[in-house]
Amino acid sequence: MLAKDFINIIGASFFAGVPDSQLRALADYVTMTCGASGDRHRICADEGGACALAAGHYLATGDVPLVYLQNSGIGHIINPVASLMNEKVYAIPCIFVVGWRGEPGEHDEPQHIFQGERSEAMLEAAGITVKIIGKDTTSDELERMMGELRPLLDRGKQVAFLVRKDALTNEKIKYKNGNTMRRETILEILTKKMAGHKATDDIIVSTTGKASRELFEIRERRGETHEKDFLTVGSMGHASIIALGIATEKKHRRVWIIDGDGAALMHMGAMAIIGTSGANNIVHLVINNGAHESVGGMPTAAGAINLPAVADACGYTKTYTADDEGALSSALDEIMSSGNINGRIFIEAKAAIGARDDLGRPTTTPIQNKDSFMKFLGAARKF
Ligand SMILES: Cc1ncc(C[n+]2csc(CCOP(=O)(O)OP(=O)(O)O)c2C)c(N)n1
Repeated sequence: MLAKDFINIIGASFFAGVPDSQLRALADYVTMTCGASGDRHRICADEGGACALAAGHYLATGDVPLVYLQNSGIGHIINPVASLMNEKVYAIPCIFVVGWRGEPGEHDEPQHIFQGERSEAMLEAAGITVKIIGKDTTSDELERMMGELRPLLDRGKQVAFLVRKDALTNEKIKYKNGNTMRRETILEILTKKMAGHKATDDIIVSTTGKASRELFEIRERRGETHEKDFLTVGSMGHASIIALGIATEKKHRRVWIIDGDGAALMHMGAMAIIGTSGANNIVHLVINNGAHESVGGMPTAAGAINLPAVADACGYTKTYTADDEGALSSALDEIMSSGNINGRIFIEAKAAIGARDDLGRPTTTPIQNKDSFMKFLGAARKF
């Protein structure tokens, strides 16, 4: 179904969400008609925030808002749904459109499997009435579903469409920015410098999406092992605070965080916790393409804010901004030649939007990644 027809039948006029590759058609259509960030559509930092924004819109207009998210974000909506929107509290109606990654029977990555199995049950447990749409769902069927859902919305309830792969279609927007460095080049420079500086104690915690996939492939290409890299394949936004948990216990190792700007924004509070942690062995590298590149390139707010200033204000000890390979190389040289233990450092590397078409996925499992990483750190696995 065309995203346009879907929206017209649903009848929503206000949109908030966090993008998902499976809902790309919806995000692109809404962006084409309302812009990516404005009064009618806002791409939010996290799905709970999108819910709260939608609630504010309802309070100001009485119109039923639409919130879109990947099912990975269901956890984020539970609190505002249960303690703000639910009819035992304020009875705020909302239509959720949820990309169904890891649908049982469909091949998907490990981080989507459990979430995919439980998505419908999780939404229902939060009091949300769920309808499923797929690529064969017709406009008439959707009209009928809305006929059932409208009375619920009128009573201040929440409803959700769980959206199967390829259910919605739209012309693709090609998102661009003015930056030149590729994310993969940034990762190549970093890992090459680590080898060149013999930073053999250093470890990496990398973020959700293509950054971790690229890091994995760089190691494969060079015939290097993966034991120093923890790939945060799910749990978007938490790589930095995972790194703090490790850095606190392994004070002799420098811990690199490879973050995305979307991920850093999603849990920006982590920067305050890292900045005030007293940890002396953290380098937080945010690859800022101002976009959710891994799911289609839809913009984040990070293209318009000063991340190093945020880091500085949060208590990081030194910040760098790198617009090109030269600036990145000299920042890395300076950090790596100043000994292992040099503070809480923040680097913003400005990157273009895009990735290789033939980018693969890790060929080892998350459990193998965890086991080899823990072994490298000398940590005993407790089960
Ligand atoms: C809670 C949650 N919401 C949404 C997603 C879907 N998702 C995976 S990667 C990604 C974009 C990440 O953007 P950014 O951190 O800027 O990195 P980039 O892809 O640009 O390298 C999104 C939205 C997710 N995995 N988890």
